[in-house]
Amino acid sequence: MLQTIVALATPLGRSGIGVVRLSGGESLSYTTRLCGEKDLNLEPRHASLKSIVDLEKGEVIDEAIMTYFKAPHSFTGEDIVEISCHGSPVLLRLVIDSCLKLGARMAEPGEFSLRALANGQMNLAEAEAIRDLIDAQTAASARQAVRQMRGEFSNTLHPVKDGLLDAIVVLESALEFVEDDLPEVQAAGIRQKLAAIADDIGRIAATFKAGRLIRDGLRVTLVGRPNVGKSSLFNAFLGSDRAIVTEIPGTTRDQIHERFVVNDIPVSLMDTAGLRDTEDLVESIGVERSRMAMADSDLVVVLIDGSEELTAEDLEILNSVEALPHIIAVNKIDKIEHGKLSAIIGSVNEGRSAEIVAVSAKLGTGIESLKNGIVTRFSPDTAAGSGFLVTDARHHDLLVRAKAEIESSIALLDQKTSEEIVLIGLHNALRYLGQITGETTTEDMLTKIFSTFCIGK
Ligand SMILES: Nc1nc2c(ncn2[C@@H]2O[C@H](COP(=O)(O)OP(=O)(O)OP(=O)(O)O)[C@@H](O)[C@H]2O)c(=O)[nH]1
Ligand SMILES: [Mg+2]
Repeated sequence: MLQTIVALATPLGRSGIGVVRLSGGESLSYTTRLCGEKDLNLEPRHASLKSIVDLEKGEVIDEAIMTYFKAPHSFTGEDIVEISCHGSPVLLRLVIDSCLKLGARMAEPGEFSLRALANGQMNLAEAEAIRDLIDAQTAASARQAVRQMRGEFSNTLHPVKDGLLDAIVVLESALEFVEDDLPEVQAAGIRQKLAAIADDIGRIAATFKAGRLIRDGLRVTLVGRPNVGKSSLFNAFLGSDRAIVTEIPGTTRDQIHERFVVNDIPVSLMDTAGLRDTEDLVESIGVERSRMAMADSDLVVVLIDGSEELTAEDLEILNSVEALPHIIAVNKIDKIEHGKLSAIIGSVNEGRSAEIVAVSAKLGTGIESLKNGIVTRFSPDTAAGSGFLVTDARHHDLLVRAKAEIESSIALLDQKTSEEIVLIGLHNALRYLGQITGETTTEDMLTKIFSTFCIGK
């Protein structure tokens, strides 16, 4: 029997209630002793008010609601007791320490979910969905996670895996029973079937583009020479005075980032030090970091001061982002004389293909269209909340690998290679698909995946 584990299931800090969760064969007996009783008479799935005592002094330290989930009808499939104490960090620490003294062990991150998986309460993709739901930054991302948690991904994969298995069975039996090669007709049938499966997998994998966007969002970096208004624009995006703005060039040195959501897509926006050659040591470190941030982001917004002539520095920056996905924002249009804007945009546009948006960070003009410009180029079909989306890079990678294996098997089949060789790729593909739901996942991989979970889940 596995050791009983304990963890705080609610966030650390003062709160109305804090939940300590025990899972394992000793959960009930530890809870009973925690209350200083011989028998607690906890009825499964019923909430009961009990007193918790200090193990040494015997005095009551809190009144708490205990809920007992009897194995196998619990989240982990083991006996679980959830103790809802008052949310005092000191008290919760005391209760957890008492559980440890009684013989429980602190749970590792994701260990409750790992046990649920081991006991067949859910598959891997469903367990990962719980993590994603907890981590979701937007309602859209939470919606996708719930769908996955409820088995939608596994159900989508089911027919694909079944089809693949059918093809494998036919080829395997050809190996066993037929002396000669597979008859021509049958080979053609299998080929067609495999091609359809590869297409299906490709279609599922292709939803990752939108799925990733919904879950992880975009990293957007504001760059430009000093004083063009990057920090002002950053603040305008957020609707608060987050970054320091002054008329002195070289104000921003550290990178600052904040998140906001546009059309269900989380955007992590970074303000950077203005790019220029500088003697100032601190500023030059900032400039170096700005360059690195640019390379790391999904989109760069290059800011130009529309009220001034383009400088050599502006041109250098524009040239340096040419190979990166970028948008050009012409700022300070409130200072531009009426009728001159199009000429200015024309000069920025010369020889470039990037989208240009005119804004005034000061007045808030054009901010909405810039926000939309940032996300729409990445999201042709994300608004479609209807379809199931692959959101996890691990799943996407496995789908792509499965598809590639099937395609190479098809190529081998076309070359009339022996079934034995064709089968290798198909078995690999099946294994990759199995790794998504955890049927064919190794212990090491599980440890790695579950380490991304939070403690108490
Ligand atoms: N008129 C006008 N002034 C602006 C606008 N945006 C910024 N400014 C002014 O431009 C100056 C520089 O603004 P910042 O936002 O600090 O510029 P920055 O690009 O972050 O500068 P560094 O951090 O030094 O690189 C400040 O005096 C702002 O008030 C705008 O849209 N219109
Ligand atoms: Mg700044």
